[in-house]
Amino acid sequence: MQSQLRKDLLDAFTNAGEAYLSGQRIAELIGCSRTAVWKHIEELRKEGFELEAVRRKGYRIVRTPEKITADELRLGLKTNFIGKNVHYEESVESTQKIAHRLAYDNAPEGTVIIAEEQVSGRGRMDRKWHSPKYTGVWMSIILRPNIPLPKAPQLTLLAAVAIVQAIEDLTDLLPEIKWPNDILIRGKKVTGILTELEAEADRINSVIIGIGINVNPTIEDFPSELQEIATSLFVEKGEKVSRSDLIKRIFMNLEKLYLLYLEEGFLPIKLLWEGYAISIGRKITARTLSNSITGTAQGITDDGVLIMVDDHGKTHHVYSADIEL
Ligand code: BTX
Repeated sequence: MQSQLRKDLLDAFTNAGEAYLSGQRIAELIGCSRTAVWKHIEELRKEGFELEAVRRKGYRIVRTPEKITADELRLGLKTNFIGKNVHYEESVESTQKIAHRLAYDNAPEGTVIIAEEQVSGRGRMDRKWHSPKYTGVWMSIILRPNIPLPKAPQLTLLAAVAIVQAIEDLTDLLPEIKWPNDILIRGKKVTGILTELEAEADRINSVIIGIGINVNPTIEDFPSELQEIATSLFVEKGEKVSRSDLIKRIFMNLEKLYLLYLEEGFLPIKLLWEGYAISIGRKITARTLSNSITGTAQGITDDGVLIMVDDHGKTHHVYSADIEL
């Protein structure tokens, strides 16, 4: 929606207060056709506004979208560095892109970029990540661990544990992890994690952890191709979940696990991760860009690499793949 038209539409509702505005009246006020008004109203609904429509009276806004504010994020956040420096954006291409730039410009460890919407949110291997306005958590976190390059994927597993724990802390849901980066509820994807690196030779400058969580959309809010495979906390729980509370929980859990990791290594994280993993012990197919292996997932190595034994008894180490259960 053009921003001036949107501003005029919201002004019209603001001025009307509790009163209903008919389609005709809105059309006059903002200077467009009634069909266009209807389209704009639908657009607002998609953005999380709740509108009541009453025959012969018109529309009124009964609830505005829950926006994430810096104040809300600050309130009650007990961390030393993660989330202390937050860049909040209304709409971006991808929070990963901004995080790379900030990391390059020496942003301190724990800097977070949060957006209400991503128009080019991305997954692994250039896939798209659907990130509509006001309904999800779309954020990138900059870490600067002093670890060798090959160990960086461990941070994806660490982040997955922090997120699962945060969901458990705030809901009675039981999320599970599908190696390496999917968090599922009842077999459907609720969260994706994308870990990217800035490195020189074998030295890590920064690790950028991109986290996408479907918090409050309904199933109809997903595009049709995702409706069978995706879910949200709202769909599973039947109640809205505060995005700010979820973000704060993730910051706290992540900082705790990350400090444990820097002190004691990957083992304690691995044990926690295994407690949530669904692929282990099951027959799976791992698809990489060049081939696919079917076999039983045995577990992960101390580095976080997936170990599979195929039907001929041969052991494979899988560094990166899509897993089908
Ligand atoms: P992935 O490659 O494992 O998953 C991408 C696939 O997941 C898509 O091809 C599609 O099938 C499906 N998908 C797309 N959007 C959604 C969604 N909202 N819910 C469930 N399934 C979906 C996963 O990659 C990594 C995603 C990271 C997203 C974060 S958001 C903040 C940061 N910025 C950014 O651009 N990406 C990360």
